[in-house]
Amino acid sequence: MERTLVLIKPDAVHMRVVGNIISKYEDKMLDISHIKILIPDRELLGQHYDEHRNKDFFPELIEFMSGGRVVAMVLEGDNVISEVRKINGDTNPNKAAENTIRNLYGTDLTFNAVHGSDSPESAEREINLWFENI
Ligand code: IDP
Ligand code: MG
Repeated sequence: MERTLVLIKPDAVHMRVVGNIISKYEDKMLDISHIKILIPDRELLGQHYDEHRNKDFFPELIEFMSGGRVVAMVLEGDNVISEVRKINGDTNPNKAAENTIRNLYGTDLTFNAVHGSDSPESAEREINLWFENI
């Protein structure tokens, strides 16, 4: 069974659309194995977004992600990594397909509502950062 890390970002938590977002995944028969809500610190976020450390948008991204509550969860299912990224939609909400989470709840490239791991290796690395011993 494949698994992935999903984050519901502070913009979406602030909009009170956590339930709607979780329903999008459950509607596709994906299972939640672990879930928690927290305000992530910069250390965790730096590790999570390590590949983007030298990008222009990195400081703004860390500021945004550490500025409020984030729902972190592990989802399981067949092809869950690509399924989640399809349900999430394009990184840029203005390009995201109709009815994807980012189309519905994202506002711009930074404030794009959700995160989903991009490969099995990233998924395992990210799950180990956000959850202990699972
Ligand atoms: P992904 O979340 O779709 O995998 P990545 O390229 O890995 O997209 O970028 C990580 C996060 O960084 C995005 O979800 C978004 O919040 C932010 N981001 C990506 N590109 C830009 C940009 O060009 N400007 C501002 N923020 C960006
Ligand atoms: Mg990514």
